[in-house]
Amino acid sequence: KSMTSKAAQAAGKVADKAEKLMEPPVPGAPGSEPPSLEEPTEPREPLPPKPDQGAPDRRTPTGADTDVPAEAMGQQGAYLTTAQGARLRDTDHSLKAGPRGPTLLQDHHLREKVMHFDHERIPERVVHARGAGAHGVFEGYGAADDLCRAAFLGKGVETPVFVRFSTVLGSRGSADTVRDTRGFATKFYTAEGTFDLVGNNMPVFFIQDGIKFPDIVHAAKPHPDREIPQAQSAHDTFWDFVSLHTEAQHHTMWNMSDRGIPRSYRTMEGFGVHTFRLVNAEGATTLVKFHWKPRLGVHSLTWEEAQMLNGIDPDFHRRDLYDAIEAGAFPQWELGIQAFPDTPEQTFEGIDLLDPTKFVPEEIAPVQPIGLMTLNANPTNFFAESEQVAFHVGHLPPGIDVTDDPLLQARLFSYLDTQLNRFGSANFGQIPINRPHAPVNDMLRDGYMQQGVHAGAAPYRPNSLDGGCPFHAGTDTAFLDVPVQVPAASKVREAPASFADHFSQARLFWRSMTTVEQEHIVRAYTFELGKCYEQAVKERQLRALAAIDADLCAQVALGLGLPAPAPDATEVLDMDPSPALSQVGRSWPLDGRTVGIVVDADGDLEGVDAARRAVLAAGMVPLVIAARGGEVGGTTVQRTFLTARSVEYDAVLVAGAPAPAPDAMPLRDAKSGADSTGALDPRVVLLLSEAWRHAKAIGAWGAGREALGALGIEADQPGVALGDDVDAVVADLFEAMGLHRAWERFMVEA
Ligand code: HDD
Repeated sequence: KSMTSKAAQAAGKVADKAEKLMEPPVPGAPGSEPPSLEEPTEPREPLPPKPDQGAPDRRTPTGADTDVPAEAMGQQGAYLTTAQGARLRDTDHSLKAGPRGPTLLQDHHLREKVMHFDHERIPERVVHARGAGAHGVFEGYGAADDLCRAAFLGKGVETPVFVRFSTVLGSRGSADTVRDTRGFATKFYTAEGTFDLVGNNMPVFFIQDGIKFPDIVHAAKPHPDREIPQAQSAHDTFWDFVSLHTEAQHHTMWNMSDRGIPRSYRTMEGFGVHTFRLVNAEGATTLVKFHWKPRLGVHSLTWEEAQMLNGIDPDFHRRDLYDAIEAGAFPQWELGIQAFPDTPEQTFEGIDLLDPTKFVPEEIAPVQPIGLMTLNANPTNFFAESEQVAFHVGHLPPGIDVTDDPLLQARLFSYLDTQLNRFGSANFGQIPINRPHAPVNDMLRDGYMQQGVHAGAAPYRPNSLDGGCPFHAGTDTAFLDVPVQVPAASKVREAPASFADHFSQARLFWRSMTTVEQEHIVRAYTFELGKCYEQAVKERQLRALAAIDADLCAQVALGLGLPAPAPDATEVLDMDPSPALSQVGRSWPLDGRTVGIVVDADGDLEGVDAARRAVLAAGMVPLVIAARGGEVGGTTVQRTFLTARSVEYDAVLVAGAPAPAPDAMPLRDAKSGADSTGALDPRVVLLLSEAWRHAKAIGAWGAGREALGALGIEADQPGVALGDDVDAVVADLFEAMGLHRAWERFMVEA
């Protein structure tokens, strides 16, 4: 009965609409003007929307500017429903012909549930598949006002951002701490349109022209026959390519340096890599390179830590970012620019600004801070946000434009194209994480998964039916392409002569490193080439190293057991080193770092409490480690000797001397088979020896001090904080941690 009355109601509504549409227009009402053949020159009232048309959905990731109820955005309420909102009684059993009978084809709930599951995955990114994102806010300093008209750079202007960090080579499920470049992509939801700064943690790139991108990626990805190795460059095809294609040598050197294994996303620099063009309110232009400077400083893992973490905690970077944000240790970066006059040559101090394998040392072009980014919220849903976020170097607000860097030019094509592959629809920009926060008034229509219910009759221009809207904006608010002079030239497939210098800056980088950082680079090359099977590949790469620096080449050759080739005739410039490239020698804030505290029931438990509070007060995370879970003298144990490995901690405090458990298996000496168990639990010995080897700060007092003494760790050694007073020990420990590593220990070891 009710069905019949509903149907009657609906029929009535349709009749009402039809009647309204047939009414003659009221004179003077919108849409009643006589038709004109002329293109409107100013906005007029558009035709009134049809009764069932709404405005395009403008929900944003932050919920701003929305008239859609929050409930519509996710799972809500107590009762399970189908995708269409019908409540369900049972989702645990399929509909069968009897409890033991076959499943019925008519089970529409089963079909919907399994169909949706079957389609849960979208193709992973062809590069940068493994990543993690976070929300935040960017605040402009106003320092770039003279150079750039983009409003979001204005003093005090706050702009929501979403950042995704990534590795390049690995699949979505690969480990975080592999040796690789890291992506650092930022989406600024500015009031004038979205700006995507799609950068890396290294300022240079492997190739000078985007047409080579498939080549470098094919070479670096796993071998096509075995799909081995995952997420790393330590294999023949990679070194085959970079040794033949020597413009990749500079970027490769950065990969082999400690920058290739960051301690955390929070301690990475970011670089826009290319030179961009800023435009000010008068239309004057400046060439710039963008930099992100982490407040916590640049800090890396050691290679052994990175390798251990790949097994012990493959989500190390993802977890670190998430935990820090949850704990309120919001990571921050200053956005900075290096500014260069926009001359026809587009060079600075002889460095070609259009060559993405070159960077400009900070010593000759200081980085000027222009704003601060704070990441302060984790995604609510990984897939919806971190996976579906879609960056594009062509997302530019008025005031920021591209240059003719041939790598950037190819990227302008690639990023849109790849999103079509990932999303299967040109409407990926309508997904909440990708929606601009600026009002959108495009004439793009329809397509797969259209979310907008567009009003109006005329998504074209010129039109008269929608009152002439949308109009072209004035030059004061619109994105204006900079009318750069293009030199009269022939169409050629060629690079400029300056692009031929492949080694000078690799040499500059090598010579800017401290001894210990150079040692790490040598080991990284030796490791990676040592994983190659092809002798010719190793030998050719040694020749490239010989062109960069004879000493570097000799050391790697020694490790490989190959003769060091003599440098060939390639002319390589000796540029001044750039000390700013080194991580060594500076002290940084400690927010969000982790301190492991080894406790023992017989140790100073009051001191442990004081140490824990000091660690927390310093904005860090104390993790109490004991033989077993539960409590030790009222202190909650967070890790046991079984679950703790040194790689999780930035420093270790020892507040006791835990003896081997009475029921522990005796340690046998490998050669003699004798019981070699010492006075200290062997798992604590392992923890401390690893912390020592990785040059981490180690502190102890009381019984803990004696335990360290037994291992040969003494007060006068670098990065060691020993004493009787827990407060003094903790203060010394923090000071050592600020330096990130006790660097001298590496050299002692070497
Ligand atoms: Fe790229 C993704 C950074 C050169 C083609 N790239 C991608 C991401 C970052 C970069 C951070 C991940 C974005 C995300 O988190 O979703 N790419 C760079 C940098 C480059 C660079 C700093 C050089 C300076 N890229 C580059 C070239 C091409 C591409 C030359 C192609 C010609 N990049 C892509 C892509 C990806 C991508 C295939 C894969 C997934 C995506 O775009 O959205 O289009």
